Amino acid sequence: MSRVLDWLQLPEVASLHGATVDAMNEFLHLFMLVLFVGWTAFFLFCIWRFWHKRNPKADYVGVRGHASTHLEVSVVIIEAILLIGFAWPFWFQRVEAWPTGDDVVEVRAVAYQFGWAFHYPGQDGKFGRIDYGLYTENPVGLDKEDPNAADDFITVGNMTLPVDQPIIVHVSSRDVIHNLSMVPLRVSQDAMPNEDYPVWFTPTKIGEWEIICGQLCGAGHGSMRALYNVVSTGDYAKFLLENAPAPPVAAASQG
Ligand SMILES: [Cu+2]
Repeated sequence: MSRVLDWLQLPEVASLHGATVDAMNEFLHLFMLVLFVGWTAFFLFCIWRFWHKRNPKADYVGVRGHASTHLEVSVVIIEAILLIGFAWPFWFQRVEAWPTGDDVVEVRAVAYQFGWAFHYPGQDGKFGRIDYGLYTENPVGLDKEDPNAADDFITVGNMTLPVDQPIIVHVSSRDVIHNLSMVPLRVSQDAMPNEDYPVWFTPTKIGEWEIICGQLCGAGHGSMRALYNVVSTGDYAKFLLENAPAPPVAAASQG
């Protein structure tokens, strides 16, 4: 589905599903406009039609025609088509059709008062064990004793992602409810304390944008800002190499 119109002046889109979200938004605005004009016209017609000077005597029988019934039935049908034909399929596409395969990149985003920390699983693609009791030791609660954690790394205030690859971000919080909001990606996911809520998207543009917190989370909410970088596949490989923890000396000499 491409964008219906540009009249809502929505912000730049930088993800694969973003245009569909905008099209839905624009279509609904148009539909509401039609309903608003239609019902307002009906309201004005009623004021004119049932003006007391035109109807000096009250009619106790009431409306005899079926025009209003037909109108209401058509509204129900149109709304059912919207819900069943558009909203549900789109919703299922977002929540059921999760990306799988080797090119899927997974990151954890952990919110706290007032900032964001990001946890990368490293070359093995497996996150080390998470222990919410370990938030005092590192900002993402990673158990560094876990074998899967050996190549994991953490960044604070900046999330780097590759372009044109499906991304799953596991959103979590260390204290209160926050919200990972990345407007150009049309992604917004609540961060619940000690819970893992994943969200997925495919970035389509290289660049740097702001991550904002979409839930009023305390006095520093307005300054709870981070950045995300979408980079080329080559630059992302470089980023992973640069941030990969150095292999243990013993293992390196044996290898
Ligand atoms: Cu917040």
